[in-house]
Amino acid sequence: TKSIREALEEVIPAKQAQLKKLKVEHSQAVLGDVKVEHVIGGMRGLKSMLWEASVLDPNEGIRFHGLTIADCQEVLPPFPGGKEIIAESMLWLLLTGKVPTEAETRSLSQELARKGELPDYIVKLIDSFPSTLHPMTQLGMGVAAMNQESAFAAAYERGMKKSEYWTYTLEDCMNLLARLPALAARIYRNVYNPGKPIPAIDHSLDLVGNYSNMLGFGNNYDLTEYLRLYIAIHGDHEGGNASAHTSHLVGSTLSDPYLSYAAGLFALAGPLHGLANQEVLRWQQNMQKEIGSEITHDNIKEFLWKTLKSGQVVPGYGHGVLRSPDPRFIALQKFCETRPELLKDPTIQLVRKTYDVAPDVLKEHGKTKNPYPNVDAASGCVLYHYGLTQFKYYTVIFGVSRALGALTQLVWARALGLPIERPKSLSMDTIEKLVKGA
Ligand code: FAM
Repeated sequence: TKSIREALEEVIPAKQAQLKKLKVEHSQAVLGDVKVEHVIGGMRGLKSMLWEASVLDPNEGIRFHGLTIADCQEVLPPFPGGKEIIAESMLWLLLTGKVPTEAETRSLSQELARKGELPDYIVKLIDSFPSTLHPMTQLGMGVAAMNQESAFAAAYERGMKKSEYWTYTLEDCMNLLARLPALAARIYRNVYNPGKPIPAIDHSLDLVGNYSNMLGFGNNYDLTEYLRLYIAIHGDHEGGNASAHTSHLVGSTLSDPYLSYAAGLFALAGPLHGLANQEVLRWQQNMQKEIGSEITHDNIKEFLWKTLKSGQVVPGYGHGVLRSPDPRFIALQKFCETRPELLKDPTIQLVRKTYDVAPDVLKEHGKTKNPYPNVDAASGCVLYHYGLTQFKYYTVIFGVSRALGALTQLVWARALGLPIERPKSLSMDTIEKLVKGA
């Protein structure tokens, strides 16, 4: 059975040739205008990054190497006896552009299980954190500190050829991904179940099977399956989202994958990005406190307006690119429809009822360009139902997942020899001079 590294080795030359051709034949071609709104409006829609593994269409949503989430659920191998996409088969698709065989997926799970142990100094570091330190801060610090193990950094010091960068980057990325479950689970145990024993890595399980087991939910098949789907579909969302973009930029200075991904995690920790899944639960709990158990569309509408009028955003709604309901949101809703007990859960009912009224309220409010739900509107309520109720931890799960895309970007940026990034900044005076007479 081919290893993921061999599968990658097969596809890199053609991509390198494609890039070379692009450079030789079209480097001066214009792809679009840069307007003042891009410079002062967060570069929305600015065509400025190269990324192969996924494309985000504003109306159709995400496609991973051309496959929609529904396609992936058809063709990507699940865990034996399971139904949901697993991290390994999504990673294989993102990295190689190919759908892995059952055997390739199994051997990748075994490779990650073998590499999953945390170094002692990381265990000591994590155990030294106060339990009040936000789980995302703990995760980022743990990931950064693992760079003592970086094969890339060591090879760079020894002096390596540029053509070798991707192999050492891949080595670090596989080791980092393999260790995320143990790192993320230890943070959860320290903060929420101090002293509870953490089961050892089970070499017959996949990455998320082990993660669920170490969190203490291994005997909950439905939650483990949900975590598989959750982690697979949060993995990559084009190259320009803040966490993947940050990792990509930091990696472009040849900071190793540990430092690069730690940087991405701190972007993910922002309430407008990955922390929104925590904020949705907090917002829902405040709403439930306010409207009591009588969940009506009118009560929800009232609370939505109260949120907006107080100058806050409605977490879980809107998106920088999407202009329609997020297919990741739809996929998580569909998961609920497969399990009747979920549809009866009050928190899940609140999510569905909010979706009935929030888009119209946001349209009436008239500010957001996208009045529809993004993935965060639905991602937390199922975790909550299954007893993973500590929603300050939810973005850590997102952080385990986003590694699939961000680490893949690092491997490909090095394989394609992409240079250090350095966009041009302008002062307002300069802008005014440039636009004079425009
Ligand atoms: N509730 C209230 N106002 C919103 C809003 C929302 N859900 N989404 C956007 N707006 C406002 C936005 O704040 C801006 O107002 P100002 O002009 O006063 O700054 C205006 O509408 C135009 O914003 P936009 O162009 O429609 O959105 P952006 O591309 O600037 O920002 C988001 C996109 C996702 C940051 C924004 O929709 C938002 O803040 N959503 C709520 C937080 C959230 O759910 N984030 C998670 C996003 C998810 F994809 C992820 O990364 N995990």
